[in-house]
This record gives sequence, C-alpha cells and structure tokens, in this order.
Amino acid sequence: MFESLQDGLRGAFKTLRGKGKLTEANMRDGLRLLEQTLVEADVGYEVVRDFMDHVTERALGEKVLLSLNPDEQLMHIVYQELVQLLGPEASPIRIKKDALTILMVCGLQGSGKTTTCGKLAKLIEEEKKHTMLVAADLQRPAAIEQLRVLGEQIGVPVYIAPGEMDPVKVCRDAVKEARKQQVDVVILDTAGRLAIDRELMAQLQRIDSQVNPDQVVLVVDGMTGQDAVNSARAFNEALELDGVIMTKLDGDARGGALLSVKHVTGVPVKFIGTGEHLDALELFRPDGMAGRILGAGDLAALVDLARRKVDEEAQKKAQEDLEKGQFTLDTFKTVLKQFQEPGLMMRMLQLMGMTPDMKEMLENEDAEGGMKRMVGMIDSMTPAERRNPKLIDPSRRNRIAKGAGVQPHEVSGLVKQYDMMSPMFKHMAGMGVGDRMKLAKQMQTSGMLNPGAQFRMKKGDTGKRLTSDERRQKQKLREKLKRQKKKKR
Ligand SMILES: Nc1nc2c(ncn2[C@@H]2O[C@H](COP(=O)(O)OP(=O)(O)OP(=O)(O)O)[C@@H](O)[C@H]2O)c(=O)[nH]1
Ligand SMILES: [Mg+2]
Repeated sequence: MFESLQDGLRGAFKTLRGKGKLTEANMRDGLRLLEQTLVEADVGYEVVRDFMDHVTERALGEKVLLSLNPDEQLMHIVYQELVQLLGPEASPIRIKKDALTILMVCGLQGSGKTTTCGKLAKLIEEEKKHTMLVAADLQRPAAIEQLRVLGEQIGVPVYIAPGEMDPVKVCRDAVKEARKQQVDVVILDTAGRLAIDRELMAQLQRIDSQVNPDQVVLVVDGMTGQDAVNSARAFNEALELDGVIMTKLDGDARGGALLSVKHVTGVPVKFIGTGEHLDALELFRPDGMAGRILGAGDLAALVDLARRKVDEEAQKKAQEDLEKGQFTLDTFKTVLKQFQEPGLMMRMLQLMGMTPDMKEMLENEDAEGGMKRMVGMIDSMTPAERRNPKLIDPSRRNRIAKGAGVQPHEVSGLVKQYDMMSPMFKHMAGMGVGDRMKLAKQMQTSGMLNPGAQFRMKKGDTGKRLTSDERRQKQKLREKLKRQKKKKR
C-alpha cells in the first residue's frame, strides 16, 4: 500500500540520519523532501500546505535540532501530524442495540458500492448481527443480480422488488420488511452515475428524506486521487455524509485521496477496501494507518485480521499461553499453522511494518512453504523439547532434521527464531508507537519466515552501522546535551 509514498518519506528521514551536525539547513532539506513526497502522492495543495506548516514549526523547534536522533524525532512528529490529518479518531459505523439500523451506501459508478455492501454485511454478520441487503440500484438489471449472488455467497438475505421502478419505494418497502424480520442492520445499495448529476443527487436525497437512514456513507475509489475527494465534497453538500469508505487501496493508489479527504470535507474515513475479496474491508484507524505509511506497521489491524483469520481454538490457546507467559514451540506451531493460507503471511507482515526491500526479498521466498517446514520440524520434536528447546543438542538436532526432512542447520535456525520471537510476542499487547517502531525494526532482522532467512536478511541490512566519525560526532553531541542540561539545573 502506498509504496512510493512510503519510499519518499523514508528518503526524507534518511537525509537526517547519521548527519554529523544537524542544522536548520539540513532539516529544511528533509522537510523539502517530505513536501515533495506528499505532492507526488497527489495530496491536495491546501492539505500539503497546512500539514507542512505544522510539521515545520515543530521540526525546527530547538529540541529536534539538538536531539540525538533527529530522523526518529521527525518521524514521530510526522506520525502525530498524520494521525491528526487522517482522523484523529477512528469512526466506526454505529449499530443500534435494540432497533433497526439503516445504512445507506452511495457513490459513483464502479467505485465499489455493491462489493462494499457485501463486505459490510459480512463484517456485521461476524459480529453476530443480522443484516439484509437491498437492491436499490435499478439502473441496470445486472446490478440486482450481482447483489443477489453476493448475498448468497455470504448467506445474507437480499431484498429484491421485481418490476418496481422507483428506488425510493424499494427502500421504504425493504425497511418495512427488515423490521418485520427483526433484522439488525439493513444496507441500501443505491445507484451510481459516471459523474455527479442532478438527477442522481435528487434520487438520493429523496431516499434520504423518506427512509431516514441512520448513517449515509459514500464509497469512493481510492485510485482516482483528487477526483475521489471532489466527489466526496459534492456528495457531502447534497447529503451530509456520515463517513467515507475508500476502496481499492490494495492497488496503485498513491495515497493522496486518503490523506486529503478528511481535511477537505470534514467527513471521516470509516473503512478501507483492500481487495476484491469479501473479507478485504478494514476499519480505518488513523493511528494504525499513520504507522503503516511510516513503515512501523499497524498492530490493531493485525489483531483484527488475526481475529478473522485465525481459528478460535488456536487463538484461545495462544492467548492462554501468552497470558501465562509461556510462549512455547507448541504455541509457535499453533500460530504458524494458521499462516499457511496463500498471501496471508504477506498481509500480516505488512501490518507488522515491512520495508519495501524486505518485501521484495520475501516475494522471492516461499513463505508458506517455509511455514510448513517449520511446522514439520516442531512436529518431529518431543514434548519436552518443545517446552524447552535448550534441550536440543547436536544429536537431537540431527534426529529432528531427519524426521522433518530438512537440514540440521534449519533446526538451529528455527530455535533461534523462536528465541527472538518469543519475547516479542509476549510484549506485543499494549505497546505504544515507539515500541512498535522498535518491534518493526526487530522483526525486520529476525527472519521469522524460514530458517536461514535471517542470515540473508542481515546481509542486506546495511547502512545501519555508524562510521567511527559519526560515532564521535554523536558522542560530542551527547556531551553537549549533558552540559546544557547541567547548566539548566
Ligand atoms: N482491488 C479492489 N477491487 C475492488 C475493491 N472494491 C471493489 N472492487 C472492484 O471494483 C469493481 C466495481 O465494484 P462494484 O462493487 O461493482 O462497484 P459499484 O460501485 O457497485 O458499481 P456500479 O453498480 O456499476 O455503480 C469490481 O470489479 C470489484 O471487484 C477493492 O477494495 N479493491
Ligand atoms: Mg453496484
């Protein structure tokens, strides 16, 4: 997601890293790169200007210039300002407790309305609420059929009124029917147009005033950049939107629309669509997204994804083990086994914070195959070995390798990874941003994917070590800072 935006930001922070002496001039270089990156990501002009004003004011503050890690400090400022820009709060769809919630979904043609209605219904059903989809797009006969098929796939009733020409009547009748059937949430899939026109708006306004939905959400295509923002503005003027759902962020979207829409329209993003699959809808969390954009991952989204993907039994076991502070190889195996769905590992790792070079490297790896090998090795261990991998001496190692059909060094690799991972897993809960950034860095060097990967990973992980010159400079700065502190006291 947003790869060039991520690259650009990393570039901006990099200009500050390892600089012997940080001055206002080189901080300004970093800020200029930051601004350029935002413009290239198609963030609106006004938004870039306000954002840069805030960041610049804080970055040129004395504290950052004097700090030992100006790149990290700037990153932190950018993180906080991004959270403000994107939210700052998440804005979930509210569902009433004991009454019918009416959700009206609108948007331009092809923005992803119908798919999103299906995804929403699926998500709500997973929360043990009953939904009903309403085919209120009478523009094309195929639209009704599309919704009917979607409903069938997820096992949700679809209200269809054959031969009815008035979408307002369809919606009114559907709501009546939903009340009768004691449905919790009714989702209206309305018609779209290629462009905003008066007739469409008038139709939507009639539905809005006669059906009185609890929430009106607009679906916009995140790939269309500022056009998405403009359509959000127009729809909001006509309908007073409660929120936006931005789709197709899995593709080549540059990020500009997502970064601009709240600032320009005042309407929060509620969910994001990240794929064609019916489970590719995520609650939009500004802090998580800011973390993702900065390459620090998004643990809350990771937990959501895990909750949906990892089966309950496995989850419960892992949770219990973690609570007891026992992250054994058995727990590790339980976790690993869940990751063998193609592509899932990649999604998880992205949420954990993965740099593009790491991604490129992993794309050449057979991650799922690697998991299977690891599970095989754990299966070949005795219960005692799984509880205490320290028992694994060379002769046990050979036995395990033979049993799993792998090389002995792969067994050592697995144990090493387990050693690295287990404290991380134990500390994952309740971590702040700073810790998450640290965790992301650790993840990148731990090579959890397959035994042996960590060695390659270390090789590619260059440029982190400071030269002796830079170390001396840092030391000087540190001493200077100490002296200043003393003076203050
Ligand atoms: N990659 C990707 N594709 C999506 C996403 N959401 C929707 N799509 C695709 O976008 C296309 C259009 O989606 P629809 O749900 O039919 O869009 P619509 O707004 O209902 O379109 P009309 O009913 O014609 O106005 C479909 O091919 C969807 O699979 C998403 O988050 N990611
Ligand atoms: Mg549709």
